[in-house]
Amino acid sequence: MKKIIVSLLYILGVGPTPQLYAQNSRPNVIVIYADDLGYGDLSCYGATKINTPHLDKLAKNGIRFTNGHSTSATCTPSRFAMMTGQYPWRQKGTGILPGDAALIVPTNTTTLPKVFKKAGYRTAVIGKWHLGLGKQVEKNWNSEVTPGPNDVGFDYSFIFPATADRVPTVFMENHRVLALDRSDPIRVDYKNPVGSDPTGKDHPELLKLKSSPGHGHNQTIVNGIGRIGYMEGGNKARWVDEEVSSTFLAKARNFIEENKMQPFFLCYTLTEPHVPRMPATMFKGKSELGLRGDAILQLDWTVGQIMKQLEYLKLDKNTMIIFSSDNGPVLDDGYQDEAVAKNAGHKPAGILRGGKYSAFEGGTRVPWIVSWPGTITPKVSGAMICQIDLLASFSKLLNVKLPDGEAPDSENVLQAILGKSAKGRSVLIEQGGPLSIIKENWKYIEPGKGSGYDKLTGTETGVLQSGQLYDLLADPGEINNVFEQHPNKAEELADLLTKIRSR
Ligand code: NG6
Ligand code: CA
Repeated sequence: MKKIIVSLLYILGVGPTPQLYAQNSRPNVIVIYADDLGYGDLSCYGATKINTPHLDKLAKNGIRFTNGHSTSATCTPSRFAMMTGQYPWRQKGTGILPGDAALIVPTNTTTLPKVFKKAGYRTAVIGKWHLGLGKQVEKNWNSEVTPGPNDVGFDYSFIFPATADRVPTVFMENHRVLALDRSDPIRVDYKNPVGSDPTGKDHPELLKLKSSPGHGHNQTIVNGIGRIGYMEGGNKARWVDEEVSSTFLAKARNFIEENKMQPFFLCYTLTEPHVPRMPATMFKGKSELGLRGDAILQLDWTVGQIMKQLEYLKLDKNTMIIFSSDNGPVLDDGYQDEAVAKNAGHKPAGILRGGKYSAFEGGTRVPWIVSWPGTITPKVSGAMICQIDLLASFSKLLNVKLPDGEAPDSENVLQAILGKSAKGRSVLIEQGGPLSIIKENWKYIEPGKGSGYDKLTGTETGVLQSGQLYDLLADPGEINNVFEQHPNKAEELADLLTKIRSR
């Protein structure tokens, strides 16, 4: 009743605005989650070859974290951790998922969106999903594909299933493929070719963006780009890469508009600057860094559009924006898009070593910005926080009790997120091939298998056959392995890692 009266008064222009209506203890929350954006990719994090004014503004008026993390150096595990509050390596099958994988988030445990739901929020995920769909790999894409995002806490979902370089290249709204023509059903296969669409392997002359040799990305061609996986049918439903970002933006804006009179939680999971980098035409050639830079400009502009909308709706003071990335940066991740050739001295991981796939900090320490104008005092914070902590922290803010044993690795770091404490976690485990553990200024990387350098992507993997120890305060770039000099510290951290792992 109260809501109806407030809405009426608002429409008549005489009542409280939405921002006054909503209480400060229950802000709207928008998590804007970039894909493969590195610690050094934004001008507010030191980039000089690219200018990101909107994110810089967000950071300037909010908290810019210098020690903010994802749990993992790739997408699926980081997202799994953010959703469940559980370290992904505790559950099998949480590595990078194919586009036809089954849902890996349990439907019977507390998730981040469920925390908001319990507190009475409307929840949505809009953007890249990559946590699997349905009960099994074999599925019918032509009817409702369930379970999915709507079964793990989201009232509304508008997603693409996996990554932009994986089939099926379709949008799904509330578990159904958008614009599906029943007479042209979709089939997807990751093992064997289906249908008669040309592949990148057999028809490289049809590609507008060439695949890098050795990576794959040479199966079904969609929109002139070779993808991972085979797909047939659904021709009208297939998106073109250039419209993906603006489509997600339109859906995000709709969701915000529709829910302006009630608390909402939006998980806005962007695809930039993940491959294939094929931004809208108006961004092509806009940066000096080739298509990867152009995609970052598109991402920045998109964030600016959301900020503008919140201001226009007078929701800005009652909306918390959390901006971060699922893992660190990579230049060549499968397409010859000139990311390497045009990099021009840009350091995507900034002062950090390594990037996507790496056990070094570049893999998992990422941009992390929190904005809540009027409530949060702008600052730069060195508190160690991780996306896995959102679940416990928002449970605290919203007074939602977590059942025993759920979200076991999520810590309440609310005071750090709000900028009221300079201390976040004291211990964090990172996953980038081998596991690493950070305790205060020390980081221990466990011994790993394989090479220290991945030729395909040009990544320093951070893998060594013996343990490594770094003093992150003195040496954030992890140049000096001091394992030999501090054997006791190394042993202490190795033991702690074993203990937490077996918990
Ligand atoms: C890798 C792909 C890469 C990218 C990544 C997922 C190859 C050789 N490389 O396996 O192109 O799709 O998976 O990225 O297939 S993530 O950000 O979603 O984790
Ligand atoms: Ca990613």
